[in-house]
Amino acid sequence: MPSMSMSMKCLFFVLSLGCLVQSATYYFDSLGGDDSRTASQAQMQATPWKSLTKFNAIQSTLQPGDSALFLRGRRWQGRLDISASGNISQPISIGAYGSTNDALPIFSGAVNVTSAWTKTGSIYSTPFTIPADTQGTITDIFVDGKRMTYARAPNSGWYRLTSDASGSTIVDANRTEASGYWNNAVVRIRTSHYLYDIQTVTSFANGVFNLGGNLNGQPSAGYGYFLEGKSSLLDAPSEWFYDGTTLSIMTPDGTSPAQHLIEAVVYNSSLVISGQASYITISNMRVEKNSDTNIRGTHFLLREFST
Ligand SMILES: [Ca+2]
Repeated sequence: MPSMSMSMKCLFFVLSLGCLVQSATYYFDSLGGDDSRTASQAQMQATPWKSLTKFNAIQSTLQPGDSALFLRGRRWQGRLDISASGNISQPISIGAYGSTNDALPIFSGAVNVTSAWTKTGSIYSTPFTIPADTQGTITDIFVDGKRMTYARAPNSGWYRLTSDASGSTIVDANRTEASGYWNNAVVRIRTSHYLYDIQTVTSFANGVFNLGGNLNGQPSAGYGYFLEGKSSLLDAPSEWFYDGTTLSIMTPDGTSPAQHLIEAVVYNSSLVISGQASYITISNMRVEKNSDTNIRGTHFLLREFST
């Protein structure tokens, strides 16, 4: 067989080089993945990377036309940050791989609470530290996928104003608790047919609440409000409270949280596309359980995306 001419060899070299700089696809699997694998290994479905931490560490190296694909049927907790950019003809793609019979990969803003619980009366408590890269508080608790209620009074429905409100004062003559009892509680109040307001109680006495600021309307007698932000309001099944160090909960059926999947929503957004990033295509992902928007950013396309 004749050997390749020099020009053929050059052509072969150029084509090979073309292959080398072609776009790369990186695979992620939250169960079978391994972050210690090389970038070359992670370009094969059989040897994927594992975590969002790994994605966030490598994402700035993504080139126009590159893809990062997450295995269907899997779930990631935390935040996926993208600051890399594609271009108009070669966007960077974030999407899914695996059997289309499997559910879309899930990106959740909640973390599992797995620490040991102690029981006092009907209330279960556990130490809980907010992850460092989050919003800094818990905004929701889910038990077996069902959203619980942040401890409040009344336990359902509304208290009602007994006088028209004005400025930063509301009155409910039916609130007979001791002076100061509601100090520092948070009131959520309907202030018009289409508005609510959230205010902190600065002082309380004789049914009169003084609030930290003027209401965004002048609710009339009969308008509804409820109170939260005090640990003593945790007194009904499905309520929870967090004081910054300890998470407390009354499960719907009274059983220990250890017998259930407990999820704490701690992230604002599961998917954050930096303001500088552009030409990012997001497809085939499910994003859920965030306190703010599930996805934040500009200059990206959404395809077959659900929240
Ligand atoms: Ca309550």
